[in-house]
Amino acid sequence: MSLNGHENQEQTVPTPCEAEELRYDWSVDEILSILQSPLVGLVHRAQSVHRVHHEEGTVQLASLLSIKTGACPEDCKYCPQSAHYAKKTGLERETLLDVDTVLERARAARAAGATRFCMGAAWREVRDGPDFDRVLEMVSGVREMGMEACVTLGMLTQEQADRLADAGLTAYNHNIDTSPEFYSEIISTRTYQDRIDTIARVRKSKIDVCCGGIIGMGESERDRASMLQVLAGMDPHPESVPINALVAVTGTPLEKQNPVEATEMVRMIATARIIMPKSRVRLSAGRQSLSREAQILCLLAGANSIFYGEKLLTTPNPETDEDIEMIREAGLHVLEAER
Ligand code: SAM
Ligand code: DTB
Ligand code: SF4
Repeated sequence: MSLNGHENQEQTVPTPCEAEELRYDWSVDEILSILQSPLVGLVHRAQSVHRVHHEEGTVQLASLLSIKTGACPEDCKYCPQSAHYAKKTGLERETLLDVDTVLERARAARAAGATRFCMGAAWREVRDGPDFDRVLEMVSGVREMGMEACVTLGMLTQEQADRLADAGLTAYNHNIDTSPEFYSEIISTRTYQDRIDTIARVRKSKIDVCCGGIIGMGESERDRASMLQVLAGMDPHPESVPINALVAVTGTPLEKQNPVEATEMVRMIATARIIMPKSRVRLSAGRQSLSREAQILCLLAGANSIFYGEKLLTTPNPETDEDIEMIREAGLHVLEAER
């Protein structure tokens, strides 16, 4: 073990072949050795891969809105929206928002500079009926505004995925959250395979896949590598990969988790960038506990998107003007809508 607690001092610069080729067969050990490699070399390697595959210096702003909040039957230990912890979190449940309210919010997000509008519902799965029809209307409304539309609604059947595709949905967010090995510590009401099956349906319906996970839930570094292996084993890789740091919400079973170190977030992002070179890596939940400098380091390590707007789904996110200032300060620029 080295002084910084991380082994594997080699492998810091990408070979020309690595910078250009996509791989789907990374082993957990290979990924772990990247994740644990010396930080400066890791960031350099990620940045080198990033520059080969992405337009230099752009950051996509994605706005989030909870269109149906709380009372979710699942027991995800990190989640303030689970009905299982509602007595302790005190989160008020809300019914599905109406289409006009949502489109108004999308318009405001677009005016503030966002190019993607993500709508989240605290559902275990989609049920056919008036609520789903309403979500389809929201999707087509957002698309008509010229924004990318993403939804996260829980599990889907193939027919539901196809209907979302027909409504023009750009991407579906469905996170694997953690490693297959650690999953049962976090969620008991559905299996890892349920997640994988929904993601496969989304892929089959030709909607882009947005799939990532959370760190800071008590998992090991090997779990983190194993989660990344599942993501990088998807062929094609998910078009976007959100990396969330746990927001430890009072009243949830994970309320006492220590915040993740900024460098842990940088390591996850850099590793995701290296093994999924073309994906959009999103620096997602947890930015409130990262300094501006730590966030800039994440952008340097290959993150090219953030959630933008004062609220995530139910918890706070940095102010929009602070984010614009951070992007400017880093010498980056906001990705503009395609015309
Ligand atoms: N119910 C749907 C589902 O689980 O797919 C959609 C909404 S759910 C809130 C979307 C994702 O948000 C989760 O999969 C998880 O990765 C992330 N998330 C939820 N609560 C979080 C928290 N406290 N900290 C970090 N990420 C969180
Ligand atoms: C994702 O990976 N992170 C977002 C989005 N996809 C839906 C959600 C973060 C939620 C954080 C806790 C909250 O605000 O409720
Ligand atoms: Fe429900 Fe999604 Fe929260 Fe799990 S993460 S409790 S499925 S809203």
